[in-house]
Amino acid sequence: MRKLLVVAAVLALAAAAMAQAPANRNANGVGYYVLQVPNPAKMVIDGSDADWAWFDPNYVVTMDQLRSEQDAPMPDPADMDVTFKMGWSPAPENMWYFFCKVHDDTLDIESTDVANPWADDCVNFGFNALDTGRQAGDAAAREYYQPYVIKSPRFLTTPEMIVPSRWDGDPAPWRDFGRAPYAYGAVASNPPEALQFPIWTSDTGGDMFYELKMAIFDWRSPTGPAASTRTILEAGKFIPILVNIEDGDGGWRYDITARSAEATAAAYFSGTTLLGLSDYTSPTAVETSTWGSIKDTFGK
Ligand SMILES: [Ca+2]
Ligand SMILES: [Ca+2]
Ligand SMILES: [Ca+2]
Repeated sequence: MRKLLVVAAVLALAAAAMAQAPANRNANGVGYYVLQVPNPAKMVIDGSDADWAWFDPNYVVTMDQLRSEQDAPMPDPADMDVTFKMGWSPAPENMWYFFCKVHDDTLDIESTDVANPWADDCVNFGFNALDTGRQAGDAAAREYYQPYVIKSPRFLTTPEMIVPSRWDGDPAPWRDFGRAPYAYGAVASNPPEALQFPIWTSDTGGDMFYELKMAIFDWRSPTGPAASTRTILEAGKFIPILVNIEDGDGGWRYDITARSAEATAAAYFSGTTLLGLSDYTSPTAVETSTWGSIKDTFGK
């Protein structure tokens, strides 16, 4: 019996050794940064980035830092051009923030099945805080990495903004993680009326905006968020994140990702590091201190 236990332990170690993140896991070769939100109370999840003026432009992720998940050629900017920014708030809010702008020749939100958003414009995103990797086919492993999709719910038969993507078995346990008070999402478009149509296009295209804030969990309990383990966000923390932006133009076109080809092959997420307020240069913090010195001058 004792010998069998030793053999089992050695096999478990071997399995753990096989499942390792690749040395380069990021499409940009270096990784991505998530900036601490200076004032979470001022953030409004509405699809407008008017409340993101504090964000250091050096950390905006652009197409040259992304790749095709299928290693296809990158789209022409007129067809699809993505920029996004990521933020985080410490306790007590303890949330991940995301704002993504997609310039697109054809805005497509035609699908009606909440379980199948993939042919449309959407963002597929997720967290694997313990960096377990994605163990395909193992339903329990989804407790560590379950991704979500955000898209406009306008034409969905079941109108939900943030839904679990590609679950194994029953999706019900994952749904509450995509709902308040654990997740808030908004989708907007330019021009605004484009979202009134299943498929909208123009000579110069349009823009889709996705804004999110969402709780991150080390482990998700099948009984729901209240019984799950929240990830405590703090400066310097490393969080593996999946960010895939899908382009449907009346049929699937592109799947643009932040992870490297090696990470895709090994089923790992790309790497992000949380930066604190003193770790980046905020344009609005500079304005605030300038205004502070002006006020000091007048006060003398
Ligand atoms: Ca906003
Ligand atoms: Ca397109
Ligand atoms: Ca599109």
